[in-house]
Amino acid sequence: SQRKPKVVLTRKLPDSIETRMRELFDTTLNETDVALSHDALIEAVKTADVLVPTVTDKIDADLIAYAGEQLRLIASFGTGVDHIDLAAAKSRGITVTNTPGVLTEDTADMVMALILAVPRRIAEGDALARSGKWHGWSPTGMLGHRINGKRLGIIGMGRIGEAVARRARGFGLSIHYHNRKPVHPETEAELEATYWDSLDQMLSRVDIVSVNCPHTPATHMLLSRERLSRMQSSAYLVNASRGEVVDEQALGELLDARDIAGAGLDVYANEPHIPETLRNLKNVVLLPHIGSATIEGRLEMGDKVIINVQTFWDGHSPPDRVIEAML
Ligand code: 8YV
Repeated sequence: SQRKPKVVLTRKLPDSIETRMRELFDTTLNETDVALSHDALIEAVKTADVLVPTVTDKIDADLIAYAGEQLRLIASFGTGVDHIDLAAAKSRGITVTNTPGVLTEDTADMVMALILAVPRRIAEGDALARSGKWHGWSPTGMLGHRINGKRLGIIGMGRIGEAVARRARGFGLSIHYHNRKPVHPETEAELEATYWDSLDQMLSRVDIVSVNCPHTPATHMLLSRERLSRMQSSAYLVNASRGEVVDEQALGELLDARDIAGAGLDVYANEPHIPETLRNLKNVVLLPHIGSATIEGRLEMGDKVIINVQTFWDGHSPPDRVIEAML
């Protein structure tokens, strides 16, 4: 169409992205640093041709029911799409896109940082060093556990899982993974990765578990209390995917009882709420959902959103179209 699409950004994005969006589209910005209210979201879907939400906007069936005829595209700024009801969007003929690929390496870096931080007690060490209470080196001071030679179990061997596996190999970890199906034999050979059809069995045999699957109905609370209990008491859990994949309450209790040795978490079931049990534990490292938070990554995510909107508005299939069946 010749007309510029009316695009609503629900959150403040990097300046250069906003500037280009305003040049290319009839763009409404959110000038504040807080999410749009529910009413403002309703207004947006009633009037915009394209909505650009982020992970903090719940685009559920109730909201989509308010969508006007003109809303054709939800071009999400982010890779996970669990905040969008894909079936509801589809039933209204609304296309959904995301920004995969450009945050893979950054997220894998953060996963690796957590894998190192928890067994080696980096956050605790930092707190001690700052506190003024450090009495100097001692042979038994702040001992953690060795990374090299341990077994890493990756749940969800997609783009991010593979990027984690590559890094982990450099740290001497052996790679185990659970996925709906094995990855390509060449990839498996290259990573010397062992496929576990049974998640339960893998959980009981690895030293570090990393959650790298998307949150879907099939992975909701995948790490239930029962499954978490299968982990060895010497094992660690790292999650930079989605909090809802793990039973957070059970995790807190198992960590508190030292039935799980420690955890590194970047995501939570009800962000920004972080259960007090977790916040009070010493054997956890908690991050405020910053797995993909690099300026380079945000700019590339913005580029992807722009390309998706442009391609779609020009009448073509956008490169990052999300189909429910592929999740
Ligand atoms: C982003 C994320 O912060 O992409 C995702 O799935 O969780 C994060 O990388 C978020 O998506 C921004 O919408």
